[in-house]
Amino acid sequence: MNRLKIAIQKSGRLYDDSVRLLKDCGIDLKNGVNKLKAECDNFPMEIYFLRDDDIPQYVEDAVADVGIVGENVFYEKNKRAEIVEQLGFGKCRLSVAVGRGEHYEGVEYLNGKRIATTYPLLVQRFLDKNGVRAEIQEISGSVEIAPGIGLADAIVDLVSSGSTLFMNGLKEVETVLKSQAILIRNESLGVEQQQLLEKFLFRIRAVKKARNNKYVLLNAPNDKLKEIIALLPGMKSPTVLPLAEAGWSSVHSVLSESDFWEIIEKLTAAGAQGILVVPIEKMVI
Ligand code: PRT
Ligand code: ZN
Repeated sequence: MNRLKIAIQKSGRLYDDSVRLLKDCGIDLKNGVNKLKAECDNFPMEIYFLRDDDIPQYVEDAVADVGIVGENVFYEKNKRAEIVEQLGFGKCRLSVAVGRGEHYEGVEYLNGKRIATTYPLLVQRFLDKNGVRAEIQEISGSVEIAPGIGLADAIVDLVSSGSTLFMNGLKEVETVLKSQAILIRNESLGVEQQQLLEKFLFRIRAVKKARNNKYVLLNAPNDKLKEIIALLPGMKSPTVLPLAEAGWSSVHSVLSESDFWEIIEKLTAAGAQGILVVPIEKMVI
């Protein structure tokens, strides 16, 4: 039987979320002893565990049909593969940072400076776009210590909370790229692989939608029902059921994570009571 071959990170920041995504898609992987490769019982998929840096190449070469990798790695490696979907985890940004005491007023600051990074291609593009000439020092790790040991005047590195920069006396001054994990595919998949990918993607989208939404149940006095229903976005007709207590109804609806708290506040102000918020496991629309 044909199987969709997927490459995911072997260990590291994307591993847990990648495996969780597969599990949430109903794909149970049997972990091999040496964890180079795993198969699944309930979906025609084969999983390869690799270093993230190698994933774009494996997908270009069709060793894997698809892969999960950070946008930062994908763009830096510059391999031939197509982005299929943003996956909503592994969020970070590739940023320029300089010493906290530096007087930084704009990219011109970087003219003639030495910039340490593990992302030479993305940095060069950023410099070119901004008309800046600087020297790129490619190093393979611990970029954040480069200014402190006199190896560079600035760095370009990944940042999420910013605490690594802070602890090394640096400040973030420019964003080169915003990044998250993406699903990439080989550019010329066969018909069967394409069909398997569609099936997988259908599940990924249902999982993503569910993660971005909450199911909300609340009690509303009937005289406030109209006002409360109007606050529930995107739902043409939420479920409204009469409560045993006369004059009250139960309203069920779905709220998106992004404007969730704001709407909950408005619902409370409008007279909603007993608000229950429940996670959604899958959402197929
Ligand atoms: O072994 P392998 O090559 O597979 O892994 P790796 O060591 O190259 O990568 P890994 O596991 O560190 O990261 C994998 C991917 O996770 C990256 O390519 C990004 O797409 C994504 N990601 C998300 C991050 C971060 N957030 C992040 N914070 N990758 C690295 N970091 C670093 C950051 O540079 C800093 O040094 O984590 C440190 C902590 O960050 P702060 O800002 O929270 O202090
Ligand atoms: Zn790596």
